[in-house]
Amino acid sequence: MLDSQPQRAAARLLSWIEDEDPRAVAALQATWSRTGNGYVIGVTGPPGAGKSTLVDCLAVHAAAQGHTVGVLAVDPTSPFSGGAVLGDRLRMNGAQQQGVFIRSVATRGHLGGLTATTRYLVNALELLGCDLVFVETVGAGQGDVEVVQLADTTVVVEVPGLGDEVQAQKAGILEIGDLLLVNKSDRPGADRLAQELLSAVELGEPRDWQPPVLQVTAIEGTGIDAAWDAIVDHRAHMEAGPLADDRLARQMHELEQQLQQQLFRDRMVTIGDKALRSAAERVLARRSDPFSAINRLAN
Ligand SMILES: Nc1nc2c(ncn2[C@@H]2O[C@H](COP(=O)(O)OP(=O)(O)O)[C@@H](O)[C@H]2O)c(=O)[nH]1
Ligand SMILES: [Mg+2]
Repeated sequence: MLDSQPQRAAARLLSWIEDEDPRAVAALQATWSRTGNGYVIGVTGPPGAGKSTLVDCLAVHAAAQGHTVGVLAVDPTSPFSGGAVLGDRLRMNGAQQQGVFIRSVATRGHLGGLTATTRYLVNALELLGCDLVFVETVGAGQGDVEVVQLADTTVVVEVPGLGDEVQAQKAGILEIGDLLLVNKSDRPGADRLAQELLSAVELGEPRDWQPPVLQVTAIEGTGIDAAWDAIVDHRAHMEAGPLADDRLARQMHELEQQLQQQLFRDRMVTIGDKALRSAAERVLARRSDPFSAINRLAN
């Protein structure tokens, strides 16, 4: 059990990161050496697939196995805190009662994008004592890529009844999913969807990890044991080899993204609004083409 002072400091850090308070940076710098001990499980899939319900089950299950669990619910499609946040909180009742730490991420990501902000929230949860952090994101193209950026294990949740959309998403799903879960298996079409996903996995390039396809019914808690076991298996696979390289590649990518943002911001300050405006006027008046204008501004 952590004593209460570091716990209070970590809770304050969570709020600073969420509020984009500049004090977050110094606090992260001061605590950096004590972070990095958490294993991150990304859970992605279409809105309404039952991700929150499922994460709730998995978090309670993991807590019962002795893990200290954090949950971050990221929803880039909902800029308003109220509704989505409250919805997630209500649906995650089970986990909250078991002492699982749950936060909804409702920020624009000024610390270097949504991915970076979420990463730092993971670090703050680690300071709270979490050794396992679930990150729930809406799988909407870009979001899929972002969750992989954070996750050591990525769970993709699908549901029957979405028709062609799933077909279209399949290639992407298979690329990012370490575990494919067909939720709402109480509904018709779940068996068929699971079969389709399985054949798609089997038809794909052979890999050192073939993502298992499992059926679950989160609302009833059915299939959660098997889903958890599959996560544990994938973690063991990662820790036996690929995890270190994987994390290094992701850290490089993260630094590159943040560096890009910082260099861009700094450059824009140097250029200033006046130069931008006069360049736009010259381009509009055909006294300069946009390519030359950009070259002049950039150098
Ligand atoms: N029939 C059925 N409904 C479910 C199941 N899991 C979740 N739901 C419902 O689906 C809706 C969306 O769930 P939610 O967890 O918020 O989905 P999210 O948007 O992916 O996080 C809620 O009304 C849940 O009660 C399931 O296994 N079967
Ligand atoms: Mg949700």
